[in-house]
Amino acid sequence: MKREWWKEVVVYQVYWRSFKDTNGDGIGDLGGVIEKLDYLADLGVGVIWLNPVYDSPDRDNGYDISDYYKIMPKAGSMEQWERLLHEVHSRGMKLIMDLVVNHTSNLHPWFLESRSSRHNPKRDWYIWRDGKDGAPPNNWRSYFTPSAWEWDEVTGQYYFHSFATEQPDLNWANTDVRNAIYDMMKFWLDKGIDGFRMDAINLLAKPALFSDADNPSDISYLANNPGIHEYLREMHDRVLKHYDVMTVGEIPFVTPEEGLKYVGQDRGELHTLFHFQVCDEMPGWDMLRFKSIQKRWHEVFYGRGWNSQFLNNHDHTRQVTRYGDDDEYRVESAKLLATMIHTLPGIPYVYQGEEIGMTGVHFPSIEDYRDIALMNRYGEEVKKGRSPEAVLAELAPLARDNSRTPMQWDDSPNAGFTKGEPWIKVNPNYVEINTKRDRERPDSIFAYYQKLISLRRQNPIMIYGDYVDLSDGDEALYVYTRKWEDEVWLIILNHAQTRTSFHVPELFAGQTARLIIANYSDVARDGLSDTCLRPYEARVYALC
Ligand code: ISL
Ligand code: CA
Repeated sequence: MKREWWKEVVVYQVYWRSFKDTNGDGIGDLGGVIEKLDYLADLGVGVIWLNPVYDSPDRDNGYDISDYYKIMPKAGSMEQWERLLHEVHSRGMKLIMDLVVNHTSNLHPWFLESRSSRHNPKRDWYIWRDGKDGAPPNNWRSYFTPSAWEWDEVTGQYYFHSFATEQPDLNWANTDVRNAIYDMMKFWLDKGIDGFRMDAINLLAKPALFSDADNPSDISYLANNPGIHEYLREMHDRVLKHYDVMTVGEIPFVTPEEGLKYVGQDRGELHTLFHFQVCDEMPGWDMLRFKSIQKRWHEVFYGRGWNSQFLNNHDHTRQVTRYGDDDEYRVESAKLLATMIHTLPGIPYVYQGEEIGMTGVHFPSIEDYRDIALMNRYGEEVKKGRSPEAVLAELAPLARDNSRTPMQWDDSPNAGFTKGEPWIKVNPNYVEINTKRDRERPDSIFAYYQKLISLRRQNPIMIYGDYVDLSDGDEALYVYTRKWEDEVWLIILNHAQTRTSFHVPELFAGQTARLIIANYSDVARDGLSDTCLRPYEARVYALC
């Protein structure tokens, strides 16, 4: 298997608006990211993924871009961004930027021109259609609204949007659009960035005919339409292959077989992807489902394409709350989930705050929420006559704002995130859960992440090793091996709040075992025998 730098990294996601505010306006900023780079270097991560910082009216937290060549004033300036890149590089880290090119803001000058008249040269840069009998062209939903079409009074047609009304989709069938995007990508690559995280990238192609869907609520029709691979191959040939950078595509609604078409090493498209089978199919922990997802992706990908591992991000509720235990066993379960993500095949992603076991929120009132996806959905459901309290209770657990509360640095007011009024409320548990406290303790979640990340630097088995699940059908225990050259690692995870007995697989009986890492401190360094694992206990052994 070919060694590549991007296969060997751990990526840390910085959701900058909630990371660190330096000018007191309550919004995190580039100055804050720069200030905390030593913290990230100390954690040991190799790559930083920065959520969109381009100029934007900010209806969808920067995913609605109005100028790809300018930094959003809330975030800072281009000079500051350049300083950030320099400071990242000088610490031996890399920076990847969000690339949002399925859509722009409705205030982008391209769209303003496009909507100004049917004859404008940019009319075809977006997707305009006549209505059907006084209704939208088809019955599709968007991610955030009941219809993917918005009526535009000025020219008497509908435009298409996969997300919010304020995010019209670009028409990738138009060569000028593609050229404009490739030029923009080169602008950032020439500044020296190390890659892109590509937003909703498998949505770029649209069907020739927008026929009605049988089940409009299954919005998978938005993705993987014919032509997508031609666009990505062209993007690779025209732009990406000329730079030594990493690309990770956000690719919802794919099976492993379809996923491989995006990242297969012989395909000339992308390096790696985020698939959403875990997040979309597992509202809560589901061991059997998780194992089957891992197995299927590994079978299809091993030796052929590269995967990613993550359980949360800025769109998905924090992992200890959703997939572990954010109460009595918060620390143990945070470490268990980390052990799993860092020992499964694929690039591990750490979402800011995960490294100290930050938890999700449940705000008392809709007024406390900020996310457009939640606000729209709430409005839609309440309009049907449902009780607002019931709607909020239903939507809150997976609301995107769960993971967007400010980073908890210390126990000072607002968790040390801002001296002003934070744009979204701080989780009140910051007094106990914060980086200052974690960093004072040798057995903290932070210290555990440091160790996992540094182990990865020294052990190619964690990156290139084959994966075999030895615990098929077990709902509590997850036991698997990684195997590379003549090394074998055994990973043992008790994903339960109760004690669970573990028997050494016959295959390994009598073998010498050396403990690599464990989340309980009293485990013997040498030797492995049948035992009773404690709640959320995690151990990794090297066998020989
Ligand atoms: O998270 C997902 C599945 O559970 C994805 O389907 C995701 O919601 C979707 O791919 C789009 O997310 C991305 O683009 C949006 C933006 O609001 C999100 O924050 C971003 O991650 C529109 O740009
Ligand atoms: Ca600020």
